[in-house]
Amino acid sequence: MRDAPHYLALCGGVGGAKLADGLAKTLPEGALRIAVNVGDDFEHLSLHISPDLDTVLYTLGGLANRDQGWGREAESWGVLDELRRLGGDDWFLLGDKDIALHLLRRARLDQGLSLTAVTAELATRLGVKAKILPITDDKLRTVVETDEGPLAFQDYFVRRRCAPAVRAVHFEGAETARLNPQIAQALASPSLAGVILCPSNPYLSIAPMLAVQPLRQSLATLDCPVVAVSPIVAGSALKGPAAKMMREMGHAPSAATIAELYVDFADIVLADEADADLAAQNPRIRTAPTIMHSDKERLALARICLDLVKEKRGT
Ligand code: FO1
Repeated sequence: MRDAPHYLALCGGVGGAKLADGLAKTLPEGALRIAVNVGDDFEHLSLHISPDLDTVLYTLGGLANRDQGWGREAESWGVLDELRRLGGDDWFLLGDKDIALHLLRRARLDQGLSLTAVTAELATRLGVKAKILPITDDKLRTVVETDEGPLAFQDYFVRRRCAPAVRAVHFEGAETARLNPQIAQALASPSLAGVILCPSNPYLSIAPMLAVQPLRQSLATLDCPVVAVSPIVAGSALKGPAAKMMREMGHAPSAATIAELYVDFADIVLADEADADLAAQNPRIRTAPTIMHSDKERLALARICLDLVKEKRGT
């Protein structure tokens, strides 16, 4: 008997985590693997910070600060306040509970556990059942090339608040980083029913994952459908610098650009209903309500994505 159908989601950032949450709550247990970007990771205050992994963990665990999208709700800031008083680096906001998770991750990594193993332990502790898989356990770091020179990701994103104009983005370690074996296994499995790219920044969240060989090639040659949800709605990003970066790199800030960027592997690009005109111009573009303010909208978008996968499969 063939294994039950399962799905692979690719995500990074706050918007991506919301759809990952909708998929995890819609699909049966064990039917979802979530590949997560680690290009934002960095060493800070001797901690190993993995923002996109933590945003998915907290969001699926119902612990996320819903206003910010990252970090935890009901946080306290005692450590950071004292750190500031002592003259430490306080530009990257770390709450007390968040620091506890980073301390544990640091300790586990130093004991020799992989990032995948540490993430699995944290997911279990936080009651998250979906499989959260770093795209690689090797070092991968996003570098943003700006008109002020190259910036490490968090320097660009947090310290400089995405102000410098972006010329290009590259990923240190991409040549040697090995695709997470559990993701490679999912892609090779005959019971993989579909792949869903969550609405994440194409340059900062999706591109670092695609840079890990042979992910892009595997997606392009998959038998099952690949559906990508556009993070750009009516010319702007709901959160973050995606639209600004598109303009700076000479692309139109549009779901049509997402369709172009993913032309070699995405069968369908789901744009928001505000972009219905784009669907008329491009048969790969479909439209639906894609903005997720509530949990209900996360579930609705997940259902739409799964239905599009089924429609594309012809089942
Ligand atoms: N984003 C900010 O804009 N400012 C912060 O101070 C900040 C702290 C932070 C702490 C933990 C964490 O997991 C994420 C954090 N983020 C912060 C978001 C982080 O920069 C992510 O990389 C973005 O969400 C993009 O993925």
